[in-house]
Amino acid sequence: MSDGNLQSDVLETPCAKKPKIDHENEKNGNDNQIPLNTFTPTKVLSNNTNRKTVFLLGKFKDKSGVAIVILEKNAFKEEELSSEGYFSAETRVHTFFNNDIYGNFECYPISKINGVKTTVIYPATDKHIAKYSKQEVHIVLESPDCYKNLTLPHLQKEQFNLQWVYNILEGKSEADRVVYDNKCEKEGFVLVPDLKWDGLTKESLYLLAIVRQRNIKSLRDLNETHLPLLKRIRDEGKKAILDKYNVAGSQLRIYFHYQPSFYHLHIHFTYLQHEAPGIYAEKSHLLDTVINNIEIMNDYYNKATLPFTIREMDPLFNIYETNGYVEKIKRIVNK
Ligand code: G7M
Repeated sequence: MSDGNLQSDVLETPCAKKPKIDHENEKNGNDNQIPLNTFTPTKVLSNNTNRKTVFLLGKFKDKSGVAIVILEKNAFKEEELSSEGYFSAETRVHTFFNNDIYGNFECYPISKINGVKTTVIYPATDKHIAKYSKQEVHIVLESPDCYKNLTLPHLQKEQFNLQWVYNILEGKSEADRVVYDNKCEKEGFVLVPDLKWDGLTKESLYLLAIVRQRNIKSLRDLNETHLPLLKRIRDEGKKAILDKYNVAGSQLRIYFHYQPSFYHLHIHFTYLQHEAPGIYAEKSHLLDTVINNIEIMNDYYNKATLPFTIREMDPLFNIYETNGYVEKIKRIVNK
């Protein structure tokens, strides 16, 4: 939608008041140190060589409980591919071999551009350990009855804590990272860099729009009453990203996850050329398609059979397995 349309939407409702765009939000977040040198890994939960990400289980010295540490090699930032960055005089080079016109080296660039993105979850629960462990995955077709009788009772009992979401909505955490904030309780939302993004590298841009309403769990709950909210998120989110990061709305992938990990409605905004985790057909639902489906049939998401992926270590897998919707394949272990 053009800025003109956004303006007219904004003028139509009281929810348009006081949205805030934070242009000053740069990499100056508080520097609370984590004692990484006191972390002892006890198990590699998963090691993804494509994404260059490793998930480690372990313990911090003198701390009870376990922690998960996620290490990820950063994407290249184009502005660092210069004589000030990667090709600086301080870059050290180790030669593996030269053969005719071919050469193979390992470079050690200056440490400033050599950071490893590090995420710490402490204390980590069994659910976190299950989520980050390498395991078999299946697709389940969730009919409305399956949702009502199997998924919903499970997630009401056993879902990830939403405190981090409420902290963002109440300005208690990540306040210096907020890119846009529409404070309307009904149609407002907060746009913030995703945990997985450094907030700087355009090539891997990843933001989340978290709605202010607290009673919408997921896609399943959406109907025509939510259309103004969804359109506002789409239009104001695109505009805020264009203003701050100079990325056009047509270069964004804007989508829901189903099932999400966190049952408080939120929408993912990623750079189209960035292959973020969870963008594949079995998990992501484009916001524009969701809006269109609801416009065609207001209770579409109440009636639809929705596929979702389920991992064998997830307790919901046992529920679907017990009810005969999915089967674990017995694997033969070579002796
Ligand atoms: O799969 P689901 O749609 O529930 O995705 C949740 C998203 O929230 C993921 O992309 C996470 O990386 C992101 N996320 C999770 N946590 C715990 C945080 C957090 O504390 N801060 C931010 N900014 N994003 C988070």
